[in-house]
Amino acid sequence: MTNQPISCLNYIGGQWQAANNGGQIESHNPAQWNEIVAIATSSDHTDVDLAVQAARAAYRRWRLVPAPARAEKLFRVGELLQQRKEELATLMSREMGKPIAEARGDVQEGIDCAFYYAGEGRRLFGQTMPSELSNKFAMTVRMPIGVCALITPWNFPVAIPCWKSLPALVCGNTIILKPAKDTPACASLLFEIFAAAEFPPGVVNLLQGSGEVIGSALAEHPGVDLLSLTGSSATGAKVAEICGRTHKRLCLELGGKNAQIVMEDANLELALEGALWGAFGTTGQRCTATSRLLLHSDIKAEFTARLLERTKQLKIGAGIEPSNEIGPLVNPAQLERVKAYIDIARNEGAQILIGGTAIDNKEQGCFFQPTILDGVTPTMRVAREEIFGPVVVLIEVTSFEEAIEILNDTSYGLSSSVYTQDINRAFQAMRDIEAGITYINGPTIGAEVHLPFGGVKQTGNGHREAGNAALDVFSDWKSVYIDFSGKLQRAQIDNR
Ligand code: UN1
Repeated sequence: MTNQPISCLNYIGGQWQAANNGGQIESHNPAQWNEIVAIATSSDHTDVDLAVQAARAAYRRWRLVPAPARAEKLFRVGELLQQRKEELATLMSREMGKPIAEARGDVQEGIDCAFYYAGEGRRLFGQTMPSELSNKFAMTVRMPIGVCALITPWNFPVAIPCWKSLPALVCGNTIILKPAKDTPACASLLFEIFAAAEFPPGVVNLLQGSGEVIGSALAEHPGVDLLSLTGSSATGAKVAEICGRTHKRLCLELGGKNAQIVMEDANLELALEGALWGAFGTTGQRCTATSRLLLHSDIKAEFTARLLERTKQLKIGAGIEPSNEIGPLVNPAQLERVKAYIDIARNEGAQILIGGTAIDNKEQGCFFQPTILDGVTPTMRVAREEIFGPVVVLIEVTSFEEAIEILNDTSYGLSSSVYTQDINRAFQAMRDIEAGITYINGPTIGAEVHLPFGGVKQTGNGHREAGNAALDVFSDWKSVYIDFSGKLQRAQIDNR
């Protein structure tokens, strides 16, 4: 199949347009690197200015559109995503490599978000509470924040842009999306859908280009009120510095070093299925991916043997072919990064039980073998740093308490999982694990859109995406007091 590269423009103020200074970036098919999927316009700070102007102008009116009417646009987005699900999924699989079934799941996550937040248009609940004074009424209402800059990664090129933009929009904000430079075509197609849903001009804006240029320009820009980023911890720290200095709202969703505990009483087959999906699903390129398996000493040998057997059978290849279970890594740089971590592991004395190498001649794609490292201690770099590839380390534990301690011994805290049949351990895990998400008898991946998503420690900065929690990111509380007594009533004084 030869396809002409898709041309991807910016979308600013309701118009598709090329970036001012004419640069271009390409996205490639990671399963066959010589295939160019898209050629995107490459923006700079002058385009950022234009997008901010458009978003600011539109905000004046959009915030006054009743929330249920704003939500109608979101319902439309949901319907259009459903209609174009297969087209989007196919494009996604070509542009960033994930297996087609997972790509459909990614679009489905966007659809779920659209309907969930559309429903919020008729809720956006505030509270009423009694006043301490007579003839006085007290309540809280949600207010939009303004112009939101959303910087999104390539690993969920539809789901993550949706779960940032849709709650922002229903709350009455206007948005500027800066998608990853590896997935401009997915973003472009999503914006065709936004355009077809007929948001007023300037409410939704798209800036293609490189994060280094546009990301900092957005963070610096005085016309941007809020920035939401999903990306690496290093990028998060950089953006946070700028947003601190420029007093912007900031929501960060950064790395993970997620662990799955398998206790001696676990259903081993279930734990095995969970480990394979958690570690190697999306080729390990999820911030929720399982990168550490903490195995009780009683079952470690048997579990490891079965895990190796099953890993050997995984079918690796282009994601577009439905029988393939593991797609490529997203690009050659990511391939080099994973290779470098294998060298680090080797030098630190870890043992490679399976994998550990790229698959060189698979049509020049960025394929890497699913890899299992044993003999790993919790202090080794491969047990502490986010690799973002199909690499999982095995660590032996001798008690539940030790397992929890090692699970928590990380600078991240996104997702976690425990396989046990013991209800007491399940509740202990809920209480003691330091992570934003804990699964009992399920893998570390697979969060649902109506629950808060995010993590503790260096995974984030205390915010949550998705669910009701995202409304707290994209709106501000206003407390309103209405005094109908007809006289001055002094709080804390006149009611005593
Ligand atoms: C991510 O990797 O950044 O929970 C998001 C999951 C998916 C989302 C992952 N629903 O694995």
